[in-house]
Amino acid sequence: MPEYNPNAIEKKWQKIWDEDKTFHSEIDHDKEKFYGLVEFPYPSGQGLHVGHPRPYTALDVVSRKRRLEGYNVLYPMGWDAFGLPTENYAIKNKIHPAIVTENNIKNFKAQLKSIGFSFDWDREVNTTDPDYYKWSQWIFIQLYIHGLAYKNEMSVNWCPSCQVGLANEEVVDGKCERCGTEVVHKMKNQWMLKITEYADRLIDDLDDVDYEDRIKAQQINWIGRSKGANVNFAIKDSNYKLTIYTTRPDTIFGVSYMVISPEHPALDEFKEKITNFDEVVSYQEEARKKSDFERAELNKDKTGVMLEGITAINPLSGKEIPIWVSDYVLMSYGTGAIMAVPAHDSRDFEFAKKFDMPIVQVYETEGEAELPLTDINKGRAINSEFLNGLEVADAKQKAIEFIEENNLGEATTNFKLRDWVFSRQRYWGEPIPMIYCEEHGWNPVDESELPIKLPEVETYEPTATGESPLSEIEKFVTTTCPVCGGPAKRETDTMPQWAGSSWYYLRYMDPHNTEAIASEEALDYYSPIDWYNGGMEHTTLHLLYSRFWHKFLYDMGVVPTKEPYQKRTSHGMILGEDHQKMSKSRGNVVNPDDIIRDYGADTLRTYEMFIGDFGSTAIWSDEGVRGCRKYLERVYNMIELVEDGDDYSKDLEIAIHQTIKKVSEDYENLKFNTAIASLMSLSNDMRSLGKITKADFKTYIILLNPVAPHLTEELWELAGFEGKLNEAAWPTFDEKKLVLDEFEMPVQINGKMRGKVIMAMDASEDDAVEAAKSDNNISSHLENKEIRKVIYVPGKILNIVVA
Ligand code: ANZ
Repeated sequence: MPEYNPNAIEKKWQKIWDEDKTFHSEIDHDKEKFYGLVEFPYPSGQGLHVGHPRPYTALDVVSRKRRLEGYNVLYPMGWDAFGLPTENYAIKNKIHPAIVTENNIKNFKAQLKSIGFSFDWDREVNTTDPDYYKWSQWIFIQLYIHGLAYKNEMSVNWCPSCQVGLANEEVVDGKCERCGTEVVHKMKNQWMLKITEYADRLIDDLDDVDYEDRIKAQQINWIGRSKGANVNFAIKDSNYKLTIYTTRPDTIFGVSYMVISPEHPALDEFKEKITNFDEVVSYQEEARKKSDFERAELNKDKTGVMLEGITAINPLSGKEIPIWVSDYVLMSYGTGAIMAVPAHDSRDFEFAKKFDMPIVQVYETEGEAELPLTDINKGRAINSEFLNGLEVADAKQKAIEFIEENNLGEATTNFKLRDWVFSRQRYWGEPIPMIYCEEHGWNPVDESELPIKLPEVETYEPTATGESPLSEIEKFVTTTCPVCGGPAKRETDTMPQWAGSSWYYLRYMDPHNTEAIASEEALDYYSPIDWYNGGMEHTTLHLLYSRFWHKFLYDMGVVPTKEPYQKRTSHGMILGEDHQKMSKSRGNVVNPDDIIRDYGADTLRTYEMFIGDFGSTAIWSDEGVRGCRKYLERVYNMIELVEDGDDYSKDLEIAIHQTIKKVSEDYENLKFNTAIASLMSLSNDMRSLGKITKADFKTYIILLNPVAPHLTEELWELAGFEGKLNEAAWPTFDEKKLVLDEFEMPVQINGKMRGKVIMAMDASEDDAVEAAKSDNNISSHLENKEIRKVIYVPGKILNIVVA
């Protein structure tokens, strides 16, 4: 028997799979489909790192298992290839981003192939391919036609280093997600997508899908639906009503002042009346320098200016209260004005403490109250006139009823979610297919002109003005108006990185279609994605964006399901041996190519699945890699123990049935580590027995196949099993064989052990006594005696009392 040589075995089988198109899927109405999806990579210059194979192997295991279970499996792969790093690399090295992308893809693809994933490579997609982005542009036009894309002069998060506008989701702790530079605000005319119109459905429809709880919770939080009321406070001696948004209208008797945002229009309205307006103006200037993130920070020192010359009236209590300007109130949320309830809101409390405002408690507590009392969901209202004595829910309801009946405001819902800033002033993205004409404003290009291709350019540097590099290309910019045919200009902004990934899963269903995103037949057959695994970091970005686009396409009648993904799971990150995130600068990056070269792809796959709980962070360990390699060597050598015949131990039979059950369930529940542990334990049992029947070996190979496909294919061939492994049937277990069904029953006569007989676990008392009588040794003790009493414990013991 030659030694286990993974490099030779793996190349051999990868070639066979390629040539046979083993993992190619076509519509087959006689077969149930399974569509497994993993997030396609951004083909960066760094190549694959060991983080990539973790999710890819996981769904590869599930996909391979499903094939053996008879499903028609679609497991595709492609490239999310537009984006800044490629563009930046191209600028630095003076190579066209398209060429950089092509090279990176070549490298990534070779790496993925060397791991032996069962991707259907005939369905590969590339978001930078004009045949692909034609449809990204088409979807944009449909959004525009349906009023969901609009251009707006707005303050955007601007990264001064990347010179690009960022969506809220791309700003982390007030910094650019990519380069870490502090984000500033800049007014810009931007294309916006009305994701807010789908906010309710993006929350409510989560009830119909099977997502991990943490994923649902993050999406719900991010969308941030808050139910409350808009309440109008009159400004004394004027007709002006200051409308505030509150989630706690029941605390209105605890209001001791109001706060408006520095950008609030009331300031301009009352600039004559406000006697300290100079102070207000300089405060406004200070506020402009801060990001929303900084302003909203909880623990920061509160600042503000009290408006002199105007006051407001609490519409419920009739009390006159001061109005302040403070930057902790954001113009972008609710109405940009609040009623301050310092006793029960911590920001208001800090502010009131600092500026010595009255604090009025409106919910009671047991014993000594420590203010602010923000957890007021239990007590009863106090100091609140007609609300006194009510519990929170009732008090809220009564307050809102009162407010609405007396025309003081109305119940309303607010969302934290903002419309999606969809313009980027960069080169390497999909051109936004819009045309501007002085007379007819913005119009989409005629659909027959799609795709609007990126023009060839000399330089891709962002311009100093913050305009896209496309704006400097006359040939591209100059066009004619689709309405009047007169001179017009093309939009020069491009789409954000997230555009292509918002619908790529649809394209896999029918990737070469020139007439539509995908054919109706393909969409009907393959929708929805049965299982989508991806990173937690994409929960509030890609996952939300693509659900939004999908719902829009559903409303248009383009796709057949409300939701794109039936099931969503997430994996944990893999950290370096030093417990740090792998990065070039730390020098702790593990390259999968090296692991494959030194140990083989099956070892890499096995280790990635064995490394620990799939949903949690895991620490890389070379020692662990070697352990997996040793295990696979042992499996390889098991073939020498295979014998004809079917005499096996009862214990082993049980172990096999238990392992089938465990592995089948664990693979489905992403518990790969425990599945592999039980396969390791079964191989130990088999080896210590010293022989394995052909049938048991076959079962073993099939169970391990999804994790170590090359090795198991090779063993299948070496063992001479009929047919192909990838067409074999997934083993099933027998409930009855999960536990011993027979046992050695000790037989006692008058308290003395007289022998043992093999008995079925569930044998009756009569059968047990009969068995004892027919045993030669035992029966001699029963001869000529009268049985007085029988004590029988099934599965344990038989006790006979004779005289
Ligand atoms: C009175 C009150 C009393 C409030 C209380 C809270 C607790 P969520 O739940 O996040 O929607 N608020 C409203 N608009 C604001 C803005 N533009 N900037 C900063 N804060 C704003 O938060 C809603 C609450 O946040 C509102 O309810 C309001 O304070 C504040 F015991 O009103 B509340």
